[in-house]
Amino acid sequence: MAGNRTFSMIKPHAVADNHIGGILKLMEEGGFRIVAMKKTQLSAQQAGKFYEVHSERPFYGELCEMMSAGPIVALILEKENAVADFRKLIGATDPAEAEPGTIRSIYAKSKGENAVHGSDSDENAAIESAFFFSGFERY
Ligand code: DAT
Ligand code: MG
Repeated sequence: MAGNRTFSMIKPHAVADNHIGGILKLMEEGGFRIVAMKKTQLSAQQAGKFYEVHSERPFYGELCEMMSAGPIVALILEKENAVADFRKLIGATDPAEAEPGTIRSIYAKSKGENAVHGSDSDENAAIESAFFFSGFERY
């Protein structure tokens, strides 16, 4: 059975460009309830840990640098079928392929600076949520 929570991050370029409010609005209008939220900044080492599964990919160094370049907003979001529905709301990794109206189609600048992260499975949603939030920070 699909779980009802997913993890998201608003990436540094979108935070720097004052798009936190616009992106949260699309999340809420998309039917997601904010369970947990914090603004923080990752070190390059923490970004490397978060994206460890991509460590063999050619863009890994660039990805860790970009994700630690400024503050991010970390979120746990709740909705039925959260992981799949949120991936639909954010759109494809490459904004050129993202469906119109999706968060990435509106706010992404490139494949790397693509505005938001969204978990790709219930298991990763749980792992990624625990990376940022304790049990006492989820309401
Ligand atoms: P997604 O974020 O859609 O799950 P992913 O898991 O394949 O995509 O990759 C993680 C992040 O790595 C992605 O959001 C941005 C970056 N990335 C992926 N492919 C890239 C590429 N070809 N060039 C630069 N950055 C890339
Ligand atoms: Mg991914």
